[in-house]
Amino acid sequence: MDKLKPNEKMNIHAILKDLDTYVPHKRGWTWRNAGELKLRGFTYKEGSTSLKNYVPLPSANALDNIDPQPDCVVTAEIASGRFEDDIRRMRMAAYHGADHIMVIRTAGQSHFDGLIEGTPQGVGGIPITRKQLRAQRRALDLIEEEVGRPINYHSYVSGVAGPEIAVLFTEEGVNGAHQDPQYNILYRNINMVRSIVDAAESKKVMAYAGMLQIDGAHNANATARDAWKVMPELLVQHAINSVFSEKIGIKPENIALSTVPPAAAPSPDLKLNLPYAVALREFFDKYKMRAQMNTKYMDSSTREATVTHVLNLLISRLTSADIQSTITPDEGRNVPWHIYNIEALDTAKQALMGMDDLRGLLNLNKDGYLYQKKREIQERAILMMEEVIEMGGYFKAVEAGMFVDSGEYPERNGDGIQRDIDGGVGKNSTIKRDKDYMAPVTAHYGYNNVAQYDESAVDNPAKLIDGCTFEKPEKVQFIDELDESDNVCLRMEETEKYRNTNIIKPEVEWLGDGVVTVDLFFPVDVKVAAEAAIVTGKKMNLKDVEVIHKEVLHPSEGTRVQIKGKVQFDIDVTTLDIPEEIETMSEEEVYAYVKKNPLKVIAGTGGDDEHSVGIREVLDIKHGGVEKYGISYAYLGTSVPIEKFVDAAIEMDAQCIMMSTIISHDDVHYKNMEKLHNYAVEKGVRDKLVLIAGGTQVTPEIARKYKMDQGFGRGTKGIHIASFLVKQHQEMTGNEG
Ligand code: Z98
Repeated sequence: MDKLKPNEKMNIHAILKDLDTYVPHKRGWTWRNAGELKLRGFTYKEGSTSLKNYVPLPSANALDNIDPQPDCVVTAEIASGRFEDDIRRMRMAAYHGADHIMVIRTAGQSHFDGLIEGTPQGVGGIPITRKQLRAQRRALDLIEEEVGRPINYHSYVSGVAGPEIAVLFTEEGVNGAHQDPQYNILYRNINMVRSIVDAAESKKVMAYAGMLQIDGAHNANATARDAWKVMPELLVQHAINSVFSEKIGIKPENIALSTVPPAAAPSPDLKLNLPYAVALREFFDKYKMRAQMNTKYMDSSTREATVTHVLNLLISRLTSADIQSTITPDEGRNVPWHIYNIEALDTAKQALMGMDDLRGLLNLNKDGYLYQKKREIQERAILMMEEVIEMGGYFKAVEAGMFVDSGEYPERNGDGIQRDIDGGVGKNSTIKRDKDYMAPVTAHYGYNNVAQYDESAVDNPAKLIDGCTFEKPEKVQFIDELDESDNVCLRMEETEKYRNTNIIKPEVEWLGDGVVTVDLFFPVDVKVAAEAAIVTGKKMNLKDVEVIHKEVLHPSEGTRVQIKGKVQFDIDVTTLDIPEEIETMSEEEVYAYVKKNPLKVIAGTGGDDEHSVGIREVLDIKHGGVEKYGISYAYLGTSVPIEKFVDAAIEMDAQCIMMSTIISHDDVHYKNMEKLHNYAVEKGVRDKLVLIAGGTQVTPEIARKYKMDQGFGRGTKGIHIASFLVKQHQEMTGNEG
């Protein structure tokens, strides 16, 4: 397939073509190239190599669009239910700094009993079919080349099909996965013996593939009534899974603890979460930390979610998280749309780089509350672990409901999750391997009697079958989708109208979905406002209108409501009147040129025009007018006779005239433009002067039609004019920059 080009859309049809023979580029996890980063005179201590193609933060506009990248891997969770649309979002996410793409669904993959070859999106949109995985990995192989940084692809190894999924993931180049048998046991009621046995097999395969493993301890704080009370237990859960994984052969640097700050403001966020994070870091220093944000207390306010995210990012910086999650902060209302995914990535990038070297600037206070609390959490965890051992081990402790009890250990509230060793999904399904058991596969855990068949294959059982699918991808069976009524081809056929044509539609997650959100305020209470919002949506001709957010500003004075709905029209882009874009030079280039070649501007409002605010804004330094770039100006005031502009320019030896014209009745603005040009010609100075007209009704095309060198309309900033003037002056004089 051709390389991706930033100004061209990715061809999803091409990605899906010949998938049966596609082999992913590589296996294993990649960390960032982290270290000191120097950009535009700034030195970042916790940075990583810049991207080849990217979208910088909006504020980078004033800093030559630099895009400093943090040292930690940054995650985007993307799974809308249509993998073909998620691929486009992955590309956007990569441009905003994501190098870890997690595909998570809304309903449990853990409930699957086996591999789901050939089905469409599965439950709730999780790409775990081979086709979905391969299409997404193929797209990511292209995207990583485009941004110039490896991208880790991630999903989940859980449920009774865990080992098969681990094999599938290895074959398809998945680079990381959640794997923690405690997750199966506690949250998905899968038999505990079965889960541990499956985990051993899965972890062995993951170790072979060099996958990064993320555990599931954080799920306890999503489940417990008072999450911060399970902090000691979280340490116990992390310890169990980490040591288990290491013993099976996963390298410590590929073992990541899933850390989620258990509390969120308005609780005293840092006082609860920071000691926990420090306790964790200290206890498990040889492993990696995957910091996910707290979503437990989240409602539908994206503002609130963002603040929680930023507070969590502060902890990440203080405890050097290795992977920063940006799970869509709008999870509370379950709308992981394009815009919120990207906003969350920008939030992480902005906050992490803004807090660069925080630990170098501040010392964590070791003598007070922080370290006392940290120690207390650690002590409680050790005591809990000791009790688990005394009880007879993990299984006994789970049977006794020791886990996810909302009492802070050793206090117990009796509300822990209790499981029976002979109960749950897949109970009594483990059997001892026969004496002559043999599996001719590459990565396999436990007893495997290969020697009986071939002594020389003991360290490489797959030799018996001339290599398994891990070494020989051509042995992988590719099964295409089997569902005739719901498959990617049909879905794409339906939206073909919007794919690389002139027709577009607003979109939140799927091509052509037509969904828009509208922000409303009503001066009434919340109940009335919500109903009024629905009616508003309907009157705006939106279909399927739903309230997605309500916020009381005052119980009776007013409520904010956000709705979503679908528009009923398409837009043909060829019918759009798209204003010409004026290219600007960088601020540095403009400064440098003006320093060498002093420029002076004569400015004022022309004819009978008294509207002076606009022109003053683009002249004065205050809001970044041309003065900011060293260009001097003589302001002649309002209603300046046209001739006076030219006479003044001659007299003051200026290089440019900026004439503002707001009034447009009787086309007086055009007439004045032509008059200015004609008078400059008459005076013999037209070729020495840059003539610029500006105003709300002015467009570049109109201004040029009426003999100006350029016109500037609404939204013009000083840099636009300064940059044009410099370029024009360069051309007129042949001066070097
Ligand atoms: C996260 N956004 O952690 P089902 N295994 C483990 C898990 O933590 C999860 C699954 C499997 C969160 C997602 N975690 C929550 C250890 C899920 C997958 O049962 O298939 O939905 O769970 O990134």
